[in-house]
Amino acid sequence: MNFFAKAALAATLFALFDPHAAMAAASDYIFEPVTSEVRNGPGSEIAVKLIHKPSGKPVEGAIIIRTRLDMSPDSMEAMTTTLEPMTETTPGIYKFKADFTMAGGWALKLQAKVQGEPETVQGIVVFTAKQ
Ligand SMILES: [Cu+2]
Repeated sequence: MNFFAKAALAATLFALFDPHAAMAAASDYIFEPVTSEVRNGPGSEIAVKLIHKPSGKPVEGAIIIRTRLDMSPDSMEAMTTTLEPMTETTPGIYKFKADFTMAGGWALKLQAKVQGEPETVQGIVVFTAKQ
């Protein structure tokens, strides 16, 4: 085996047996509602916290790259509405202003980039909009 073949083999073995590489995954993270009952109507504030499950710690500085807010919990997946991200004022808490158009169950679907995690973190948080 030449040097390059050995180096490639070593890199493969390292990737296979590196315990951190094996354990770190997007599934280590979970989005949870801060309060699941929210006010129905335009400009309603909703908030989610992002938790690193193995440590139980909030994850700050995540970049929310994609959101969708729809009524899939009430079998109205096609019914979507707009939402606007707000500044992260409490570390690990991500707030949005949502324009709810109907009382009931709404699912906030999120995709986020977390520092040190190559995979995209995904989550679904269900809120109930009440009159
Ligand atoms: Cu609806």
